[in-house]
Order: sequence, then structure tokens, then C-alpha cells
Amino acid sequence: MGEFKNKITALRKHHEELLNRKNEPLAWGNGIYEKYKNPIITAEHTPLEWRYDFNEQDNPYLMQRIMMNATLNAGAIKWQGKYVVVVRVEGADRKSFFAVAESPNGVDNFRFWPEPITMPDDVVPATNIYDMRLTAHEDGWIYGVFCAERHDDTCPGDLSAATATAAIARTRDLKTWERLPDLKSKSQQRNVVLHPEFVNGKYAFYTRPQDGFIDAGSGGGIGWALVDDITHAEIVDEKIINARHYHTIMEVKNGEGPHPIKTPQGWLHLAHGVRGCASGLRYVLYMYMTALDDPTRVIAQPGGYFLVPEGDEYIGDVMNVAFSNGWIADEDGRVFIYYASSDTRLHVATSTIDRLVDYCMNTPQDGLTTTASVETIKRLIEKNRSTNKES
Ligand code: M1P
Repeated sequence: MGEFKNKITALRKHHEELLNRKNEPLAWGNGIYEKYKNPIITAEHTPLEWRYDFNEQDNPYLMQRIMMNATLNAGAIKWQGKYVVVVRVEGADRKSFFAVAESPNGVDNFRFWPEPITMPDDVVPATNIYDMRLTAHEDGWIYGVFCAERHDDTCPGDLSAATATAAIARTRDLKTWERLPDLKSKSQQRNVVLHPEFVNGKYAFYTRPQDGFIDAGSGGGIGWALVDDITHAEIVDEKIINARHYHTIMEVKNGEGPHPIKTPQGWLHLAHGVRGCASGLRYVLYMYMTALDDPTRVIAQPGGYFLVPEGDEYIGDVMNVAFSNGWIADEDGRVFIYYASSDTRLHVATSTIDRLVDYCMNTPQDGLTTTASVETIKRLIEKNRSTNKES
């Protein structure tokens, strides 16, 4: 009996040390944002009560009865003074679910709320749900838009055939969720995001039409659609506002990250781009800006990537992936970018609105050829020669 209790005490101590671990920014970044030494949430951060049976008779070896595999792609919101993330937690059984974790400062000391979210099902229950984008909409609700995955029953013999649909739920307290009907769309949809304001009196969605569960196919990029009634949301017209291009970081597919941040200069967007290479798909983050009077009109598009997996971040369940669907713009202008590495763990990078707008407005665009890239570099060298002469 004593030995079992001692084991629990040691386990709880170890867990508390992990939860209380202080994080610190890494030196010598790119000047655009700071990455941090430790991931902010890993599978080890999940509450012990979710994993262990603490009854000695039933679990004499103090084994994990339910193992957690990963904590990734989290929606984010500042909520009652706390930095709150709705994390995609994936169990050892490959099922993802949503769970809320909060931190007093946005960079460390994240703690899960005691229970995962109980998300009501739509009429046709999903097999798996993941990647929630949170939007505090001007209608007063907090919406969660996420991917609902179901087996594609048109391919009965193929156990990997699946469909992706945008699911919609809303809440006022992040605890009780009202599920609305899934977004109706001609194509499959993933990475769908609700814009925070009405546009022409309608709800506005960033979409990502795709031909199949994995392949974007003819779905040309990040789309935009207006919807009259969010309680029966249906895409009637959809237009591509941020297209893919050959030989760029988003050649294969792209997708909106969290909803854009409103700034005096325009809407700041964070997105992911995907390209193929010999080792598989490479997922990186990029940014763009759209006009305040027309959120579909791109006004700045820095070339290349904004953030990529580095060091240990390369390694995980799905290698070479940086993915973000949550960020928080604080009242003082700081921005907390929550990104996952390799579909395994959650990190934070911090910046400011001013730096991100500067990055978007003043980073050269992708000229789409080697010749154009070299010309861009030479223009900078020439500029620096003149600056050096002047000083
Ligand atoms: O495995 C990388 C990512 O793949 C998907 O993103 P996309 O739809 O753009 O291909 C998502 O399943 C995402 O969760 C995952 O991180």
C-alpha cells in the first residue's frame, strides 16, 4: 500500500514540475518573432486522471490505462484574462478530441481544464474531429469551426477512404457547446474559418475546397463564401482569394490558419502552405494581408515562408510539419502564435502587430523564378551599399 502511494506521489511531483516549467524565448531568431525553448503543451501535459486508474486494487502496477499520443493544432482566444487554447488531443487510439487548457501568461504554465469537451454530434456522427478555429463573432457567440471526418461509404472496400466536412458549434463559456449543422458544400472542405465580422450583413467563411480527403486537386487555394444563416450554413458562391502557385511553398495546397487579426493597415492573415518533396509533404506557415474595406482583396503577400519546423520540431508523427490554427492578439499589441510541430506537440512564438504588419508590407514578394529572386537580393545589396556610403 505504501509503495503504491509513493509511486503516485512521485508521479504527481514529476507532472507538476512539467506543468510549472518556465519557458524562455530563444536568442537569435529572425527578428520577426521569437520562438521558445520548450513546447507549451505535450501529451505529457494531459491530466493524470485522464490516463491512470489510481485504484490500487484495479491497477496495482500503476499503468496508464489510456495513453495520449499528441497535443496539436489548437484554436486560441483570450478569455477572462487568461490565454486559452482549445487543443486537438489525440489518444493512442488515433481519435482526436478537444480539450481546453489555459495559461496566465500565454507562454508557459498551461493547464488543462479537468474534462475534455463533450462535443455534440451532427445528424450523421463523425468518426474523428479536429483542428478547431475559434471566432468570437460580433453576433455575440464564440464559434468553433472544425473538421469532421467520416468514412466515405461510396468506397465500401477501402478502409482509408474518408470525407472532410466543416463542422460548426458555438458556445458562450467554452464548456457547453451547441452543435449546428455541418457546412453544406459541393466539395469536401477542411481548414474552414469564420471571419469575426459580418460582411454585407452575412457570415463570411474562409474555405478550402478539395477534391478528396487529402488532395486539394482542383481546389485552387483559400476560398471565401458568404452565408445568410449560420444555423443552416451553405456555400452557394465560393471564390478563391489566395491562390496556389507552381514552385512556391504552397504548390500542393494551402489553408487559412486562425481568423485574421484586424489592424489599422488591413487584415493580417496566417496560413499554411504545403509542397511535395522526396521525404513527403512539407507544411510551413506563411502570412498575407487583405484590405479592411474588402477582406477578399490581397494587399500584401510576403514571398516564401514565415515559420517552419526547426530542430526537434521536424520530428514527430507526421514529419516536417508546422501548422497553426490559433493566435491571440493582446490589448498591448503583442501577438501569441500557437503552432504545432510535426502533428505532435504545441508551441508558441511571440511577436507584435507592428512587427507582423512590417513583415507583410516590406518583405519582397515571390517573383516566381530564380532570376527574379536573384534580382531581389541584388537590389537589397545595392541598397545596403548606398546606406553604408551614407553612414
Ligand atoms: O498532417 C499535416 C496536416 O494535414 C492536414 O492539413 P491539410 O488539410 O492542409 O492537408 C490536417 O489534417 C492537419 O490537421 C494536419 O496537421
